[in-house]
Amino acid sequence: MANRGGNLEDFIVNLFEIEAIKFGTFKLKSGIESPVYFDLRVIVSFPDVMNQVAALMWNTIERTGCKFKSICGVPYTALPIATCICVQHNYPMLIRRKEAKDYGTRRMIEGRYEEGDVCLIVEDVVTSGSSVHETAESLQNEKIQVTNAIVLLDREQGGKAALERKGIKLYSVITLSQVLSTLQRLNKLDSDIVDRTNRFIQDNRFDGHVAVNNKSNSSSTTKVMSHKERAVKCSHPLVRSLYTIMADKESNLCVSIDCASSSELLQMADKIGPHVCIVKTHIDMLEDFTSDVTKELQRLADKHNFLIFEDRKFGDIGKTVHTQYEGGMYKISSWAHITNAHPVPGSGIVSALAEVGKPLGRGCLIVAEMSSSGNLATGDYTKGAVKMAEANKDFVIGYISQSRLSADHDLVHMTPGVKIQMGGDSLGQQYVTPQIAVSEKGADVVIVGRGITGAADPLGAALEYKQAGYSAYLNSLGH
Ligand code: 6AU
Repeated sequence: MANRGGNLEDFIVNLFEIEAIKFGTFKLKSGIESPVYFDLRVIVSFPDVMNQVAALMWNTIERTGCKFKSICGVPYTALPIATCICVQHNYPMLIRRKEAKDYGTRRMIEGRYEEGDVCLIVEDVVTSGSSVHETAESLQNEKIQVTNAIVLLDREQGGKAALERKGIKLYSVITLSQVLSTLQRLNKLDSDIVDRTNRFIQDNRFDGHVAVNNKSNSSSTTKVMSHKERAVKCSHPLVRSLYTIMADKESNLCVSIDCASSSELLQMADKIGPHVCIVKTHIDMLEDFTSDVTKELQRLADKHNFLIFEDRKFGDIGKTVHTQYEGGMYKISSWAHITNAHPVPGSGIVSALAEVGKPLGRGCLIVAEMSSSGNLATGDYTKGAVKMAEANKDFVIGYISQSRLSADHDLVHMTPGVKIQMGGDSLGQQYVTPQIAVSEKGADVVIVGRGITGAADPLGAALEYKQAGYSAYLNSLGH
């Protein structure tokens, strides 16, 4: 083993030699196959490497000049790293629990702190930035301020930008590009592996559509899959139809017509239909529902070439949702191309809905994140939702989301809470503009309700939303 010297080059080689960095084919938690894998848990078995990590992280902390009262490591791998830094530099440490205790204090944060304290987060590896963000949220819930985080290794897949958007500046000791170039220069990796890894990073970013070319370390846009490409390459036929409609109509707009009157619903669908890819309904809002409404809606869908999405948000056990989807007064599966479901009951909900919908060619969206303030669809819940979708791609066609959750191009991300006038309503809805929804949150489809239906001129508003959403999409392609 190489002498574990103090510079970055030695450090990278050390990580490679103790197999904290591995190259090959690795299945990640998300199901994606990665050509590179970091397992920094092993460093606890190498005290000299631990020391090196703590020293390098401290150098980075000093370089940033950031001021803080305490340090908190993201559980679990960064905990010993934070401990070393705290002990060596005499800082108090905070520990974030992964789960709240079900007895005693039920606190998520252990250690002494006061409201307004500033805490620095320490992490081993950042990919999407979600773990750092979860830790920051737990601290912020205790009124502890978090504005900076230090990571040993940034995989450069969008985490830095994602955290910055949430008000956290991320500083890294090393980046994946640095690891690749160092190991290649020292003849420890051949260029095939380096190219494969660079391509993987470019194709698997978590910050929307714009990828960064890490080889040159300079910001340059790379083309991502267009609607036309997805119309051919996506595996689910309904998703291919959706992207074909989006490409033909040059629209990534879904209008949500939430009203109590059948005639209002149908008139609006007839007027706005030519400009949208999807018309979304809440059929149980209608006070005068008859099955003629859904027949007429299907006729309009054919006439104007849009899909129908019944926003039913199923959320019960399999047996119940099976009947709710197939039967009752609304017979949703017989007319809605798309519906959605909460993942909270577990994957049985998907199996039950699929039994009804799959033979009809229908598709389901998993509500993985919500737009309303204080909603509980975050963290591990969202991760579970992502997995549920990825494991059921024969029926699940994507997510209702507020961020880009999966790098899998088969899964469509639809984002509600969109209005040109940002802000919210009096009942917790929160809005962003179509531009932010597409460029920053990574939406494939923007869902707009009252921004269009509540406008004095709904047709004019629909055209404005269509233009805003579509030009943000074109920008993401680098057009
Ligand atoms: O634009 P709005 O606020 O008038 O309407 C947004 C529509 C409503 C909501 O029920 C729905 O989008 N929605 C959803 C969906 C589509 O599942 C999830 C969510 O988190 N937020 C949200 O507003 O019909």
